[in-house]
Amino acid sequence: MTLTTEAGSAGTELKIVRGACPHDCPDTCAMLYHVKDGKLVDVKGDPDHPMTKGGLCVKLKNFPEHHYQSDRLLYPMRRVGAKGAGEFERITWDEALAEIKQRWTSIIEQYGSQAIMPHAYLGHQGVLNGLTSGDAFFNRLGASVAEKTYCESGSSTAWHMTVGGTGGLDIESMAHSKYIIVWGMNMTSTNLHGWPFLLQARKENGAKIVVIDPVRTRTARQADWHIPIRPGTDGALAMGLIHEIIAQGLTDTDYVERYTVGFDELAERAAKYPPERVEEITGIPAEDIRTLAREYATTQPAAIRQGVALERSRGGGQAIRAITCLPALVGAWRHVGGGTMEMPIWEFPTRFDKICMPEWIPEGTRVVNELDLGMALTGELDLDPPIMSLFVYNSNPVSQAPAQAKIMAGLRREDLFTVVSEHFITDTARFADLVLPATMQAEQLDIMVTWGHLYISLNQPAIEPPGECVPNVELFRRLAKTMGFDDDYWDRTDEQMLLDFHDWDAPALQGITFEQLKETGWARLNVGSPDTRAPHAEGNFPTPSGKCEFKSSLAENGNFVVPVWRSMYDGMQPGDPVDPLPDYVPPFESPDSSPELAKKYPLSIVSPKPHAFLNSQYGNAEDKKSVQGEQRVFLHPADAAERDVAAGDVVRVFNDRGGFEGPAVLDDGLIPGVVMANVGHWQNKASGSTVNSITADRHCTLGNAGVYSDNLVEVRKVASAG
Ligand SMILES: Nc1nc2c(c(=O)[nH]1)N[C@H]1C(S)=C(S)[C@@H](COP(=O)(O)OP(=O)(O)OC[C@H]3O[C@@H](n4cnc5c(=O)[nH]c(N)nc54)[C@H](O)[C@@H]3O)O[C@H]1N2
Ligand SMILES: Nc1nc2c(c(=O)[nH]1)N[C@H]1C(S)=C(S)[C@@H](COP(=O)(O)OP(=O)(O)OC[C@H]3O[C@@H](n4cnc5c(=O)[nH]c(N)nc54)[C@H](O)[C@@H]3O)O[C@H]1N2
Ligand code: SF4
Ligand SMILES: [Mo]
Repeated sequence: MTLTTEAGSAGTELKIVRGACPHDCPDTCAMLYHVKDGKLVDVKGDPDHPMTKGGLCVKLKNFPEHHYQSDRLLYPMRRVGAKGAGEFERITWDEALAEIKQRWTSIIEQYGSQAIMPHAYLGHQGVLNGLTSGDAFFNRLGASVAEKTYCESGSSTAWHMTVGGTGGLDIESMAHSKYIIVWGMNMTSTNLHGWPFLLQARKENGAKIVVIDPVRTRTARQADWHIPIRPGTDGALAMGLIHEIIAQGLTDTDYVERYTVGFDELAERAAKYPPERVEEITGIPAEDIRTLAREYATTQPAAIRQGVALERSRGGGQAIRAITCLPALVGAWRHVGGGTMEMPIWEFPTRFDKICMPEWIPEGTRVVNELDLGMALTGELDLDPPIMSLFVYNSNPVSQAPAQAKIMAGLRREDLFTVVSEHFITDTARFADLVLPATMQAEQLDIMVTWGHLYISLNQPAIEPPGECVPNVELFRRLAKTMGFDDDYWDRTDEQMLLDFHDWDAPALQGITFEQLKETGWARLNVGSPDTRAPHAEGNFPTPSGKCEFKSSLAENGNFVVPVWRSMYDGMQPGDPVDPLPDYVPPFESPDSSPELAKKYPLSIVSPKPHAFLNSQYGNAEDKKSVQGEQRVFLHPADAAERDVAAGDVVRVFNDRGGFEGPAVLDDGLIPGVVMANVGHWQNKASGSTVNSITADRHCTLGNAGVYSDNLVEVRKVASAG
């Protein structure tokens, strides 16, 4: 476990232990923990890792202090004040577990086990402690199955429908690209370690970097061409590009004939989107659309880096379908550095069936989507039985899920028994009846999957957990014992579970062993070198037809959710068949698609990721707050002037669902009519609400993703600057 030791200054030994970043971030950096006298004194990026290259990001600066932060939860606690007040007293683990057993037993007797609902997302990204770490326990308990579609589910459904479960383009191969479209992604904040490969392509191949984003972000400012687009209209732009590529005779007909299905139907559909019509929808000049189509098709290898933001509106999944068709249309997949990247997680041979134990789900168990939490708790969903207990881990729904006011109203229900496993008393944990303390990354063992590159990494514990913190995997072992489950599942060590949870015989893991990972910390999957890898040069798409499906054969299954987000639950009710062809599906809310609503709420809002926080994590750390600043509201100067708002004035952003406040920043890098406010800030006592107070609890038409970029609001001045 210990990499090297050397004499420390006072004669004590400096121990260096290999780890990996725990966060929901495509970079999954390899880390070196520096430990002295049992204390974590520094954490550095591994200089040898081809992505990390020795550097971490602003969020992980002072990572040791995160572990020692004074407000960290160290012991189980029971609520003593009103729900939401955040007042707790220390109790023992035995008391906490006994209370859970007593409350759950009586809920199960009265309502049945489906009245209990887990709520989890990617607070931790490990195989043992991440997204699915509680699934086996809750499946065994017979709880409602939670559908976890906070992120990537719309993208992944669209991706599987079009190109199948392929890893797609490797970010490192983009060093070979000559034309790169960064579509709905703010890479220099959210995929920092991917960005240098684009810069390398620019330097060495003269690659042009194009950014498509409603906001002139820090990434857009560094691009060669920023194309501002109205939120939620990317589907129209992609259909317009398909139209132009075909109209200008720029398709790679040989590739299309050999390796795709549905070209004629796609061409017919795209004929509805001439550039002039697309200009009206997207706000992008028709001439720019023609230029983009020509440059993209004729400058090979051409790459597209798709951001998750693309899925955050009603038609987001369909937009991603259309975008994912582009590389096959122009034959970009033929080349190293050509194609498109959604997330390469599908290359990892993780045994989600062994982790989640879907066979333990009692037949007929219902599925409740986590983004419907407010509706589920307040009765709007009309669930029978109602949700009587919520168990939250790895997530902070009050901050990150839509319809914040509804969720808070639900969490205030006196008859709801809420348990939250956490590092801190977050905006969600404030409502808990019981809070349970969780370990942080330097204190636990795990294998990290990643959705941004092709390296597997092992995180090894470097220090002892403080107080009575436990890893999620141990939490669910304790709960299983408490509930009387005696399956072998709960008797294994962490290491044995990691061995069981991977297919070590899979081609991707050939030549890689667990023992070796203990030494090296990480290894590149056995998928070829980024300098030669061109996975679809000759088709080989893992779709039912083996081809890139412009016309999807999976569409007749309806709106499916890729199993990782749904506890591998196959018995889902098949939805209505969905459109087999990509198309532009207008937003639920926009001046164009809902003109009546726009009279009251004329502005579209986007709420992207904070630079210095990881979703809401670090939103309570003073050093990160000083980088990120307080919650601000970015307005175009013309929109501000219309509302008599000057820079620094405190404004309220609102719609019928709720509202939040912050000082205005005037920014001519926004499209007029678009407001921007970063997600992730914690509630302050004055406002009692944050960005997701205005977000609708509706879903994207594919993958049940959320619609964070599909909301109309109005802005009003509440106080003058100074
Ligand atoms: N610093 C930092 N890094 C992070 C995270 C974090 O919280 N902080 N979170 C991680 C997670 S969980 C994720 S999913 C990724 C997400 O990372 P990204 O994919 O970059 O997603 P966002 O930051 O939500 O949005 C990216 C950009 O999309 C734009 N955008 C919003 N709506 C639309 C639209 O409809 N069309 C287009 N074309 N653009 C739109 C926004 O203005 C924003 O600049 O980042 C990860 N990395
Ligand atoms: N408006 C708006 N809303 C969004 C988005 C957006 O762009 N705009 N993005 C969406 C996206 S892409 C995502 S991924 C989601 C993210 O939503 P969440 O996953 O809920 O985001 P986090 O704020 O990271 O919350 C994770 C919580 O888990 C806790 N945690 C971390 N590690 C552990 C652990 O090991 N054990 C336990 N028990 N707890 C742990 C952290 O302290 C933190 O409070 O938000 C979504 N919401
Ligand atoms: S948050 Fe992302 S960029 Fe920062 S250290 Fe972790 S993996 Fe690397
Ligand atoms: Mo995400």
